[in-house]
Amino acid sequence: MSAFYVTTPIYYVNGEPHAGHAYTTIVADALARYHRLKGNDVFFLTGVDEHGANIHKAAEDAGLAPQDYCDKMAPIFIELWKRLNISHDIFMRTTSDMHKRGAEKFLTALYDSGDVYKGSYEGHYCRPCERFVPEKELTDEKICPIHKLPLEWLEEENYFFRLSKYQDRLLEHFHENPDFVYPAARRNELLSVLDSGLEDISISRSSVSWGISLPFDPEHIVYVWIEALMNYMTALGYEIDSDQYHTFWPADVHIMAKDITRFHALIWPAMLMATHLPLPKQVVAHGWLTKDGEALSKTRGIAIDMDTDIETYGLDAFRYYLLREFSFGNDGDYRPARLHARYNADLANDLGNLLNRVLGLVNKNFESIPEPTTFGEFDDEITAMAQTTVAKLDEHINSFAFDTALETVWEFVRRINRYVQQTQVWTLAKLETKSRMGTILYNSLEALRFISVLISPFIPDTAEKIQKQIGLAEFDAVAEWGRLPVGLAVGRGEPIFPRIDIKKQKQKQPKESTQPKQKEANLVAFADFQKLDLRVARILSAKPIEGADRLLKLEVDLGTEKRQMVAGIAEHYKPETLAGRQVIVVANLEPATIRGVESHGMVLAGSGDSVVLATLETEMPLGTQIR
Ligand code: ME8
Repeated sequence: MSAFYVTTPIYYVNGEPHAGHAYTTIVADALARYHRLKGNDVFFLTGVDEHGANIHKAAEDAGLAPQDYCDKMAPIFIELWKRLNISHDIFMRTTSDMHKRGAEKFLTALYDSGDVYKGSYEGHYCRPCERFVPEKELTDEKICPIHKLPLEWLEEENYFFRLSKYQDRLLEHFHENPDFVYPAARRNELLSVLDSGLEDISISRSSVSWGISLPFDPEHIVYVWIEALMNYMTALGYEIDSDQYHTFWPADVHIMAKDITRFHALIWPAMLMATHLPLPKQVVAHGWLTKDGEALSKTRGIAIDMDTDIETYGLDAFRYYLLREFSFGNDGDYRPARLHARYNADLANDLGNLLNRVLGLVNKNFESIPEPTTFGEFDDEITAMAQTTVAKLDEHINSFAFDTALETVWEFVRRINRYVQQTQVWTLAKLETKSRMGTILYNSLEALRFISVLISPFIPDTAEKIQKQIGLAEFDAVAEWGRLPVGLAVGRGEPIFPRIDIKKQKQKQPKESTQPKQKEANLVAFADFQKLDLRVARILSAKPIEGADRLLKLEVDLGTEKRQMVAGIAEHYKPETLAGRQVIVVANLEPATIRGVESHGMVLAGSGDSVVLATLETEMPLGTQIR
């Protein structure tokens, strides 16, 4: 048994949690549950970030003292995690005594390292980020690159951390540990930050009063980001040097979205280097969850109505959709129509119907789970596939490919459906074939038990429901073939994913998704068309690819991120004419390596005798969806 420590960011309490927070926390939950299933000793942290000027302001706006405001907000997060079946081991609050004392101990160690000095600071400050925006990120308009809000000019006496001193050691760490930051796009981003040079950072604020005082100069409050990062250690009892701290630190994986990797993969490790403490093993970032292609925004009213979807489809369908539909490192657009489609196809049809069908046949033909005695065609293939599914699942989870992990399990689900079909098991009730029928049904039920184990980290309630219906009194979490006892009285086969009321659905679904599917060849169902994520993008640069006369390597800006794409347009466009052009791209095409060059998406073009890039009649904001 090995220790496994996984964390989410601690979320700011100046707003209520939304689907973006839910996504990160569900991902971390699936990972924590998966490691528990493997028998590891897991510690799973989530929590809230309660200090700083923004929280202070939110408390003032709400007419409450900061602590009272935090005491009101924290339970809203706790309540949501309960509703989403999150299995955290600690809900961390930065206003807790344990955190305060731990943070003071860490700050003292940081000060003693000699890498903290006093200086004055002036610069353009973003309040929502609570940071000075470095010169190189500044635009002429002086707006925050993240929040798009005007920056304030601020002058302060601050304490600084000598981050610049750790540049070389960080670079070395990145090179020696290629998986330290995952996925590669984020790693490369940070490597280029490192290449361009790190500046020392201010770690205190004298203009802020809601926070933890610096133990070496109580006039100053520690910068909220520096304080927040320490929570990952203070939560374990760093302050008292506890056994728990020694068991779980360093963390195995810090999970977050791509907005805060710099803090986690540059500043946090440098702080740990200064204090001679071990670094987290991995910093892993997923993309943005968007709504109609746009960033979620309270002020602009762009939100995902997860409550309605959970109410309509159930929690597990929501969890399944998030984990199955989105490719982990990339942005993903939340679409209720896709949740509906996944519910019907994967959950109700593939899995739910299989369980019902098999239980129905057992109930009709046997008193209880029959003994497998007569082996035949396909049996060995099924048992072998069960084991390979376990191995493949492990591989995918270890690379955070939750979508492929679930697809792997569903390949097995569909194989069992085929097994039932191929063996025509319902025709074997005659005396001479009944023992074969019993064996096939036993195998199908054992496969369902096996599947329930594999899906339990992702959709735990469903996993339990399946085992209950099979007749198991207690959840059997072992993925070894043949553990299903003979003689259990199986359930009657209540549908685990009942049909969703169509009338109710019609009000909620866009009309198209309830249209009957086109059967003719060459026609594509609307739902399939919707799978394509077509977006407006801008070419930033274009370069030839050595040894590939027809190809160009493009750097493309999708508004929320930059991507590299390979396009077969070199014979028709000179590279130097392409920068600045708006194009239409397929954003969710599986990444591919073309002539040794990675391509993350595809640029669309009319392709006949000549090749002409597809564009819109007039320019539109980058990232706009094409439908
Ligand atoms: O940054 N899509 O807190 P925060 C996906 N307190 N994930 C999203 C998202 C979206 N649209 N919106 C938010 C902070 N998230 C600091 C962290 S940690 C020491 C301190 C998730 O409330 C995602 O995990 O702004 C992102 O990194 C995090 O919420 C930011 O949460």
